[in-house]
Amino acid sequence: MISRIDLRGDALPEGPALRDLLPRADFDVSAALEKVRPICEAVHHRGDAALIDFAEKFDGVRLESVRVPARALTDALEGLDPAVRAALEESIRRARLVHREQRRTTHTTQVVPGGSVTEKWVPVERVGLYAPGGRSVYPSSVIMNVVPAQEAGVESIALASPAQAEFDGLPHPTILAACALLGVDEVYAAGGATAVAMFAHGTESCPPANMVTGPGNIWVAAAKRYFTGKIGIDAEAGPTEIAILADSTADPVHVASDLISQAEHDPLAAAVLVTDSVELADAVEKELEPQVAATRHIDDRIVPALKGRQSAIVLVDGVEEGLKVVDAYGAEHLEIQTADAAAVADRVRNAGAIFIGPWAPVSLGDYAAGSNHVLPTGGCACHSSGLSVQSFLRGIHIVDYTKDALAEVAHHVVTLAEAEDLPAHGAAIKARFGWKVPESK
Ligand code: HSO
Ligand code: ZN
Repeated sequence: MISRIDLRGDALPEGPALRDLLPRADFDVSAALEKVRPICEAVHHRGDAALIDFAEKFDGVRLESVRVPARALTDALEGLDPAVRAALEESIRRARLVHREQRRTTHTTQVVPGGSVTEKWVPVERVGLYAPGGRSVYPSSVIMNVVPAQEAGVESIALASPAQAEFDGLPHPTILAACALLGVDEVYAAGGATAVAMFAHGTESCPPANMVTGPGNIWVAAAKRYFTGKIGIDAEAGPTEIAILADSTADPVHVASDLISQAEHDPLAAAVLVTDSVELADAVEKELEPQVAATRHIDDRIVPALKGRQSAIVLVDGVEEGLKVVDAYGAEHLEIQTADAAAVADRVRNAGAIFIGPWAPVSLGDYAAGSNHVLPTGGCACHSSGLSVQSFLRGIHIVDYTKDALAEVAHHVVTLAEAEDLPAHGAAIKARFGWKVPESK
């Protein structure tokens, strides 16, 4: 069901060499780029008409308009199962608690008397959020995108999700209901690359956005890459990953169920167990069979995900080596199921989110821990963070110097300008002091 990589014995290689030994899915965004280009161009040139044609082609439904009427949102909320509504509301409440604390305050540094730099945090004006349809209709992802944007103070938030033929061309009702719960009323029926292009260029019915965030398949990732520079993006999200660093104290039933929980997303999802205990590895492997058999999405997602080259049990000599492996891997989600898990977790440098001990499974974080589930994949955790309030803010430096404060540092500015062969830079200082460099004090 899952392959093994045995890294015991010899000393582990460092950095990229270690990374090369570890499993990872093929997720070739550049190859997809050429395919999304004509789609992006069509939306640019033909606007709503192109969106309507693409919905017919890809989603099998002819839309009258891409903008979802307000009535559809209230209807979806009224039709929502009360238990699902209560769970979504609790998820929103917890996410708000955590994300509210991420707000940044304006800060002024008095560099010298009369000279200050203020860092002012300004939210992005308009954001387009994407919520996938098809295999992954996740109202939880609507929450994870909308809450940080709202807590950051983004004024204009629009959401796009694919048209669904079985719902008369509207996005899935639970997506609409989540929007209604969150107070997002600008919603479009547009899917994949077409939705990203709609937000990037704007169409007759959708004003352009400054930034697009949200999960999606390779086409969404490729469209985000296509428009990078024109718009801001969160990340090019790849298939979900779970890594578990476990020792002999871990419960194989928990470990197996958590590996399966993320394998359930996608045939390309990655489930990686890193352990120094062969007994645990054997027990987890044994446990996978009945647990997989007892769930849904077996042949289409879970089995191909576990059997795929992106998943494995990695055997290491000890927790110390395990830490090196999980750092080299940089998992989207990392569970630590070892003795003294909090202390081990404290030493991890690369992970999108870390889940400590037996009572903090990734599923909790997916829905209701309060943490964000939009996290860096594909090893990007070594340079990026998950979605947060910060993702929707820009820090603007405001420089305020008096004449005396400028005079005090003028000679340094002129010296550096000359060292860089940029005399006009220096002249901009001298012009203010009768074309002379003020005496240094
Ligand atoms: N584990 C996914 C998010 C998700 N799980 C949505 C359930 N629904 C990527 O972090
Ligand atoms: Zn999940």
